[in-house]
Amino acid sequence: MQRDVHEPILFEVAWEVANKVGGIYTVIKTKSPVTAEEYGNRYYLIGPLSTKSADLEVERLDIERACEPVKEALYAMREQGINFVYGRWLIEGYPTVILFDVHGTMYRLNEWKKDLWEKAGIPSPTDDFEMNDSIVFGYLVAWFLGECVHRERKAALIAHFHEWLAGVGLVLCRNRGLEICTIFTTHATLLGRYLCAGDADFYNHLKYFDVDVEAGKRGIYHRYCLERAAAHCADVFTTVSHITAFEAENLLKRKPDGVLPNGLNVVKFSAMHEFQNLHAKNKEKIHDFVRGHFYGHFDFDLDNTLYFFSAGRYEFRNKGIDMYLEALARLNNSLKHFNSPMTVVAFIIMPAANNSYTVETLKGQAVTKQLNETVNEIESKIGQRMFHSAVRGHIPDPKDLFSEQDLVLLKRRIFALKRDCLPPIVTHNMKDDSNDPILKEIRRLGLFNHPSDRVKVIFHPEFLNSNNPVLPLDYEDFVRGCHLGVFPSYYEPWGYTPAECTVMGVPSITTNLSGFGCFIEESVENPSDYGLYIIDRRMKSVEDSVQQLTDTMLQFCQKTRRQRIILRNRTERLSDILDWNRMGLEYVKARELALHRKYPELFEDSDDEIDHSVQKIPRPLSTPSSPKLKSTFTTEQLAEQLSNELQELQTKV
Ligand code: U2F
Ligand code: UDP
Ligand code: G6P
Repeated sequence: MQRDVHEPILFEVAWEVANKVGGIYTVIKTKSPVTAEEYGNRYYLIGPLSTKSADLEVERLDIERACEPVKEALYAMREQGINFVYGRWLIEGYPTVILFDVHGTMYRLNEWKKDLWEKAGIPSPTDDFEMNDSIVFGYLVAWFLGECVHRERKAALIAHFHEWLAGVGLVLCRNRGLEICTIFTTHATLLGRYLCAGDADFYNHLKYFDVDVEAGKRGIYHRYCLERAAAHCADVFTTVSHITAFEAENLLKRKPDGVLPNGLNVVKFSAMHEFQNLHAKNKEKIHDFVRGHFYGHFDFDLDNTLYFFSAGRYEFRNKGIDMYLEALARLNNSLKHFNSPMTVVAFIIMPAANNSYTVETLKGQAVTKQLNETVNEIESKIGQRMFHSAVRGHIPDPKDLFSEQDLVLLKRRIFALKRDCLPPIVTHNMKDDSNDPILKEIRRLGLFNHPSDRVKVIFHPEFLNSNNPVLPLDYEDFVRGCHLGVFPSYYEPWGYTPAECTVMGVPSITTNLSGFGCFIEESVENPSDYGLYIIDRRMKSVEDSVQQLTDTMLQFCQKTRRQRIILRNRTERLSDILDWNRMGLEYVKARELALHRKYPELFEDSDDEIDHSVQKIPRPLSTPSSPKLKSTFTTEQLAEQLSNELQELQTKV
């Protein structure tokens, strides 16, 4: 049968459709506008039904509104007792979603587990609930796709599956011989994540791991089988970065056909200074928190304070928090040694088990709030006294403006700020304080927020949101208010956090072991000129990498405000290359390749791989030019760019 490959129907299948767990949610959600624009009502997202998030994020619709094959397929499944939600995800792009009720279909688990073992040889122990979910989800997806493919006779169908949790559906499509073009994208490999979190010298041994044994030792053999089967069954196999492609080739034993880097939905302000203003506004809120947190020891100058931060899921080694802390300790010594006027407040935002805020944290905010209220009261009284005196034609005596009572009140508030202990490191009561890897490392390094320390550390073991009683900022606003994001990851298939910093115009540090870091190295001629610092964790020893990280942070501390503002402008300018409008093209190529492989006779050319050719972005024109660049740009061009940057500055400073 001949199908129309020019107007195919696209199904994108992932566990994180309208269901936030980790980074894949960000991928699907931010990519939705470009894919919805390309496919219109031929685009369907398929995920599991999580009523908690579906109730908030999905507008339920009657399936009568679906296109014919989808509608009939869903009716057929409903007749067999399958429950699902059909509707639109309330995000930009407004894509159609089909969410299958996995838990309501658990009664078929054993039957399907048996089938998976018999047909694909994939085992599944009883106590792995995530695996059980993925099996039921996969069978529902394959059932649905099967119903669709038998009903739709004209258009070609493409099903794009993300990550091993969605892998069962793909394996079944192949096993049942459904006429669907399949793509599998892995956003990390299971074994890679486990091996890196341990103490393996991962990258040097990548070629030599006995994968079955390693998976078995970690109790994930069955998951590994599924991931590997999905990678091999797909018409097109892809990952999110070249570094993960190399990992997948060695651990999953199939060389990916291409790399689909993660983009973001970039929202541009019409003028540069708008995002700079946001930095200043949000920094003020962080200042408020810092005044409260350091009460009694607040002896540093906020005008000479820089905010660094690291954030993400709590993976101590994978996210490079070990390296971050070691480098902070060295930075502390260097700043002391040079008698630097700068103070660095280094945040770590990583969720860990806790029993809410400590009394000290809450008290700090309360006493500074009271002091602020008292000062406002006194200020208003002084104003009134001045007015009453002036209205009678007298120039008030400054002594009469500030009364004895005011002084007493102010003294009481100031005395309330005294405390004997040092400002705390952690804002919450940790469930396992003594064994927490971050706290243990901080104790070993002696980073105790002593007044003489030039680097202060604050560990906030919970993600941020604007309802937070002590640091009332959404994560995005917090990032905007900071000066530098530090993400020295050891294992990071992509790494959204530094990419998010970039589109917000916040300089950041990443490594050449992160997918994002490698992407930037490939696409930008001199990333550090754009406020993107890439630490070499590949060719250097751990000691040298830590030193490079320390030096990078130290150099950042030596920048003037003017230099920081210029750097932020340059960072923000890079955001275009991270936009899905550009990144989405790789997805287009992957889908074309899948169609090509399924229906080679319908294509004239014989291309059977994804073309990833890139053109590097040159250094910013206003940086001192390298000999190579001298010949590329004229003096006039350089002068023009420099004058633009200065103009941007003058509107602000
Ligand atoms: C990759 O990130 P992911 O978010 O896909 O990494 P996973 O390890 O698959 O994250 C989901 C898991 O994390 C757990 C949850 C899932 O099994 O149980 N989890 C949690 O328990 N609590 C939380 O608050 C959050 C997660 C990759 F590693 C990144 O580098 C990429 O940027 C990303 C997108 O491609 O994919
Ligand atoms: N993040 C968040 N709140 C926070 C800190 C982080 O929502 O307080 C988000 C951040 O915006 C990013 C994600 O967590 O989108 C982490 O993604 P990344 O790709 O860096 O790592 P992953 O967790 O996927 O391995
Ligand atoms: C932004 C604001 C400026 C402010 C500056 C502070 O650019 O628009 O008004 O002076 O931030 O920068 P800094 O790096 O010192 O936080």
